[in-house]
Formats: sequence, C-alpha cells, structure tokens
Amino acid sequence: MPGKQAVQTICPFCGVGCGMHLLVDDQNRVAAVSPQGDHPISRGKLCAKGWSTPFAIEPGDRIRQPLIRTDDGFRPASWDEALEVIRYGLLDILSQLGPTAVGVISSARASNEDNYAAQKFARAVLGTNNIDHCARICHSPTVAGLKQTLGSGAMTNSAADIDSAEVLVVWGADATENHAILGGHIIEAKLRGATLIVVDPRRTRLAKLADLHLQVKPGTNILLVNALLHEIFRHGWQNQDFLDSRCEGADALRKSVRDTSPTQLADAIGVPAEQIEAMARTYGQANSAMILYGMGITQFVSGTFNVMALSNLALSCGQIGRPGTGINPLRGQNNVQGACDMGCLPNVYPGYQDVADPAVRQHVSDYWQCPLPDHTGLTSMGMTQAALRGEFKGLILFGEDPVVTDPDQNEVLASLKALDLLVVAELTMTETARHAHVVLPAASFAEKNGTFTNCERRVQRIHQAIPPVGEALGDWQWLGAIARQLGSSSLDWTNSQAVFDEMAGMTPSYSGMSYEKLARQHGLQWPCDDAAPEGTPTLHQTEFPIGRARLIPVHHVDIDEPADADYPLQLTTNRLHFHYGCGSMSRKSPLLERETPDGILFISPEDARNLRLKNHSAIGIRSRRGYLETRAIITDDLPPGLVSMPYHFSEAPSNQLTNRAMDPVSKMPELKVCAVRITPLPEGQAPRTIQSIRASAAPPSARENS
Ligand SMILES: Nc1nc2c(c(=O)[nH]1)N[C@H]1C(S)=C(S)[C@@H](COP(=O)(O)OP(=O)(O)OC[C@H]3O[C@@H](n4cnc5c(=O)[nH]c(N)nc54)[C@H](O)[C@@H]3O)O[C@H]1N2
Ligand SMILES: Nc1nc2c(c(=O)[nH]1)N[C@H]1C(S)=C(S)[C@@H](COP(=O)(O)OP(=O)(O)OC[C@H]3O[C@@H](n4cnc5c(=O)[nH]c(N)nc54)[C@H](O)[C@@H]3O)O[C@H]1N2
Ligand code: SF4
Ligand SMILES: [Mo]
Repeated sequence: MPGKQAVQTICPFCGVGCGMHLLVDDQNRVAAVSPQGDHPISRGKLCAKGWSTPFAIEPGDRIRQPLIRTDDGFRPASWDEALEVIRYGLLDILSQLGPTAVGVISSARASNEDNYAAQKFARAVLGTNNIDHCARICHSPTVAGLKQTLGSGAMTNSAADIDSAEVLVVWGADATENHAILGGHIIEAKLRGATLIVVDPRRTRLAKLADLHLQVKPGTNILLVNALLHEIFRHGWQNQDFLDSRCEGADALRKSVRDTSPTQLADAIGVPAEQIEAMARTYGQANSAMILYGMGITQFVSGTFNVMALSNLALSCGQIGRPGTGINPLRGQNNVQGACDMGCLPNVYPGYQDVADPAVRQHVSDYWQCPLPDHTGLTSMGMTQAALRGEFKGLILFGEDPVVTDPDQNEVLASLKALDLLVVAELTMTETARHAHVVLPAASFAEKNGTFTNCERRVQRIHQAIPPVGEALGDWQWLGAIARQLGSSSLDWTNSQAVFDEMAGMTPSYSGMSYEKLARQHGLQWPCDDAAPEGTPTLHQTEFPIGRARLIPVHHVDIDEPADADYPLQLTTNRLHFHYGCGSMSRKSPLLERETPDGILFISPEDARNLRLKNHSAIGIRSRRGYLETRAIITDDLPPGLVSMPYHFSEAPSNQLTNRAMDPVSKMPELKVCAVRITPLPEGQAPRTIQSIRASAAPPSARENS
C-alpha cells in the first residue's frame, strides 16, 4: 500500500493469537490492519475484532498524560508529580501496615515483559507476593487442576491438532464467538468428517452444527464426566495400556464411578441417558479425540474439580500426548497464558516455581539480588476483600477493569473506595480508572515491543508500529519509574529485549528462547529449552512433568445459589462475538458497536411468555446483590429456566448480579450461575443505565458529590 508501512504483530484481543500487520500512515497512525497470510493459526484470516484493532487503540479518547484525583474529578499532572504522589502514598502505607497491605494487579492484555516486570516489582520492590491478574476469574481452576493431575496447567496440544482429530469435544466453550478463528477450524474439521460433540446449556452456533449436543443443566459437568467414565469402564473402552504405564490411581477412579451410570444421572444432568451413552461410545472408541474447554468448566465453585474430571476422562482413554488429542483449555486473553507463565500469581515465580519452596526462593533471590517475601500472597479478590477489612490499602492495577468484570459490582466499588491509594494505568478512562487516585497513561500494544504467549503456548513477537500516544509509557517502563522513586534499580532495563532475556534466564520453559529465535519463525511453543530447542507443540508425549499422571476421583458439588421462589430464574453470563471484556476497546469501533444493542438479556420463548415479554421488552433484573435494567431478546438457544447476559456493557453490567461464592482451591467465583428475578418495566419506559439507577438511589448529598 503506497505511503504505508506494514508492521508485523499479533492481535491484541483473544488468546488465539492471530498474526496481523499494522498499516501505519504517514501521520504515524494505525490506519488499517491486514492479516498475515502465512501465519500458522490464522492463515490469512482475522475475526471482526481483529479487523477493528485501529479503533481500539485510536488516539481520540486515550489518556495522554498522568492524572491526579481532585475533589471534583482529575487534573493533568507531570510524570514527576504523579510518581511523587505514588511514592508518598506507598511509603505511607508500607510504614504503617507493611508490605502485606500493598499489591499489584497486572494485565493479561499487556506483554510478557510488562507482566514479568509487574511481579518483580511486587516481590523485589514492594516486598510482597500480592500479585495476581484476571486469570483468577478465568482459568485459575485449570492452572490448579491440571497442575495436580498432569503437572502443567496449559493446553496440552496445538491449534493445528484440530485439523487431525477424529473427534472434537467442545465443552463449555463458545468458540465461534470467543475464539473465532479456532471456531472456524472446528467447523472445517466437521466438514472434513470429524465428529463434533458440544456440551453446553445453551444452543451455541457449534451446538447447532454438532453431531451430538448435550444441553446439560449448568453446574453438572462432574456428573456428566462420571457417567461417561462409568460407561467407558463398563464397556472396557478405557485405554488400559496407557493407564498401566503412564497413570496412577486408575483402580480408585474406576471404583468411584461404579454407581454413576447414565440412567442414574440423566435427570440430574438434564439430558437423556442415550445421549450420554452415545458420547461415551464416540469418545471412548476414538483413535484421536481432542477436548477443548472454556468458562463453562472453570467458572464454578467446583471449577478445579471440573477440570480434574475432564483430566480423568482424557487420561482414562489415553487421549493425551499424541497429535489430535489432549485436554485443551482455550485460554482467553491475548496474553493470559503469558501472564501466568511470568508468575503474576501470588504463589509462583516465573515458570510456576513455588514461592513457598525455600530452595527456589533462594535461587530467585540470588538471581534478583534482593531478599524476597516467604509466604504466598493474596489473590486479586483476596486483595479487594482485605481492603474492605481495612487490612489492604494500596493497589497498583493496570489493564483490567474490575468494576465491570469482577463479580458483585457493588462490593467491588465498596472495596475500591476503601483504598488509600489506587493507581490505574490504562489506555482510556475505564469505570475502574474513575475511582483511582492516580491514573497513568499506558502505551497500547501498537506502541511497544514485546511478546505475547497465545493459548497454545506459542510465544510471539509484537513490534512497535507507532510512537506512544501523548506521554504514555509501556507498563514495564512506568513500573520501573515507580521502582526508581522507591530507590530500587531492579527494573532498570534499557529495552524490552533486556527484560525478555532476564526472564528467560530464570524461567526454565522459556530458557531456549530469544528475540532472534522468535523472529525466525512464527514464535516458539514452550517448553523451549536445551532438550527442545525448537519448542514443543504437543506436551506429555512420553512422560508427565510429575512422572505418572494422577487420576483423582471427584464428586459433584452443588452450585452455590440455585433458583428458588424469590429468584426463580438461573442467570448465566457469556460473551458476544462483537464485543470484548469490559468493552473499553471493542466498543470504540462503530462497526462492532452497531452489531448489538446496549446490554441484553437472552431468554427462552417459554419464560418470555410467562413474563409477558415481547422481543426487546424493557426489563428489570434483580439478584440478592444488585439490580439493573436492560432489554430482553427471545431465543430458543436457551432452555426454560435459564437466562443469559453478556458482561461487556458498563451501562447494564451483568456483574451487578453475579455471585462471588468461590471455588475453595482456586478462588474462582461462580460467574456462570446465580439466581435472579425478572420484572417487565412499564410499557413505554426505557431501561435506565446503572449509572442513572445509582444516581437516583443515592441520598441527595451523595448525588451532589457524584
Ligand atoms: N468476542 C469475545 N471473545 C473473547 C472474549 C470476549 O470478551 N469477547 N473474552 C476472552 C476471554 S477472557 C475468555 S476467558 C474466553 C472465554 O471463552 P468461553 O469459554 O467460550 O466463554 P463463555 O462464553 O463465557 O462461556 C462458554 C460457555 O460455557 C457455557 N456454560 C455455562 N454453564 C455451563 C456448564 O455448567 N457446563 C458446560 N459444559 N457449559 C456451560 C455457556 O453457555 C457458554 O456457551 O473468550 C475470549 N474471547
Ligand atoms: N459475569 C462475568 N464476568 C466475567 C467473565 C464472565 O464470563 N462472566 N469472565 C471473566 C474473565 S474470563 C476475564 S479474563 C475477565 C476480563 O476482565 P478484564 O481483564 O478486566 O477485561 P478487559 O476488557 O480485557 O480489560 C482490559 C483493560 O486493559 C486495557 N489494556 C489493553 N492493553 C493494555 C496494555 O498494554 N496496558 C495497559 N495498562 N492496559 C491495557 C484495556 O483498555 C482494558 O480496559 O472478565 C471476567 N469477568
Ligand atoms: S480470533 Fe482472537 S486473535 Fe484472532 S483476530 Fe479474532 S480476536 Fe484476534
Ligand atoms: Mo478470560
């Protein structure tokens, strides 16, 4: 394209990690994108969000310089002044309450370099393991569950395996909406003759194409796995050689599913026994079968057990360690795999090295040349809850919008208000940034160098295409500036390559990687080390990191808040293809924005009839925690009794309603099901935004202040 420069990079939205070029015009703006034709996953394609990248980062409403809170809003400030406010605030809290009262929430949207810097900042500069990020409410049960059963909590296989699998099981994932390019690969696999099985309470697009759709009741995943295992063992479809040579615990597992026959459990699961038997037959007898799973497994109080159940199923049939098989968590954010790998978790250093292990701690302490805290830190919601108890006072948060994306919005707001210091580094003024004491301007992915790690463990380079907007800095850079204010030079790198090299020097699974090697091909899949210098597309081929895989029997756990007389409908939350996360990037695109109205609730024709709703009727929705108003869309994709809302809309945020009851192992809140009551709004009355509902409910004095 004449007058335009094409810079090779990776899509900044989801974990598929599609390859794109940013086309930069002569005024140094990203004018357009084009797909990378030779990219191994995206193969010359992008989804609607990828194509809309220029809108997501455009300079119009970007934060251009630091902002400091005043009585009636924010005032622009210099970096020096903002850093001084942060230094003063942090030192004040540290001197009064010590390092357990401060912490960092980092960003799965930012680079590996940014995330490495964030956890090093928390540990080496602040002296705390209070470091976490959105994986907590996404795939933390995967990290916890697969670590126990396989020794590694990542996708075992690669996206390319979708092309060769004989059977594809899509379990609690809406891949055509949320991993669109992979969703396309799944459709292609179906067209070439693969068998497609979908397990989902909603009739997703893939469910409509599937050979078998098990429309389960929400929260019954373990029952279904155990019924499948019962059937598989009964018919001898298990892979006994694999169980004998590579696993432990097979006998106990087999005993635990003795009384879980499809006929016994069909009613509880909500599908006919014949469907369960058919699924067991297809999966149990497949030569190669690949499980792809998502939030329909993890976002439950039973999240970790759900993941372990899937692991039991794949291991029992020996569907792991070969091409076209595996247990594959579809990691969500563009760099959530990387943010976990970098150790932005309260219990592990980079490469999942345990902070509680004294030998590991000594090693990291020697590498960083500083003392390190010895106890596990708080999770993200652990920090906000400690804030409500007055035990946690200072939070540095970047690239997340918990006011919109964490469960139980009213409690999130109360906890942010309880902080003495909230620093938010963002691209735009998000709902969370509005509550900050200091807002810092962050550079977008187009304005910095670095790496993202996609869902199949592929570490890929992003290249700076344009200068940062205004005075924005990359996240590792402003973190380094705060560290220097606090007298530490431990984040003083000269460029992103230096950050990467330091990280690779302490992260075994990245130890064979360098920017030079990553540039030679389309990235490298970890582990990449002396034993596997070209990376590892398929994990666990000959052994597991823990030697033999562990089969651990798991039993059904009830959902925390079933429907009852007061709140008679179950609400689940999902995503829309055209919007992303809190919406702060995707909703800047007029093309994406025109595809959906502002906030919606999907409801079955039967429930709509009972409530006398028409399509697009205005409704109020109440749960035990909150209330909001929106419009109903009637669809037979949902069964009676279940309604569904996306969570992308800050004016109708489904997280007003959601339940923060947590999985005791991973601390994952139950975002996938809570109980609600719906009332039609009077004829002619439009739904109010949550902001106006809040303003009208506030006492007059509070109204004047807001
Ligand atoms: N367009 C778009 N794409 C995205 C995102 C986005 O916001 N927008 N976000 C990204 C992120 S962060 C993530 S984590 C991924 C998430 O991608 P997905 O995992 O696909 O996310 P969800 O749509 O939240 O939930 C998946 C499915 O779980 C089903 N489900 C609910 N309860 C149950 C149950 O009990 N059992 C089973 N088997 N299924 C159940 C829901 O009906 C839904 O279809 O998407 C990523 N991609
Ligand atoms: N009800 C309900 N709630 C959910 C879910 C659900 O299924 N249901 N899913 C949960 C899941 S899986 C997830 S992952 C979370 C996601 O929750 P969040 O992580 O809060 O959501 P995002 O929209 O990805 O927010 C990322 C922010 O990062 C900013 N950003 C992008 N790039 C950069 C960068 O390089 N630097 C900085 N500093 N900022 C940047 C963007 O402007 C955006 O505002 O939501 C969770 N919430
Ligand atoms: S599938 Fe994901 S990575 Fe690919 S273009 Fe769409 S949002 Fe970007
Ligand atoms: Mo996620």
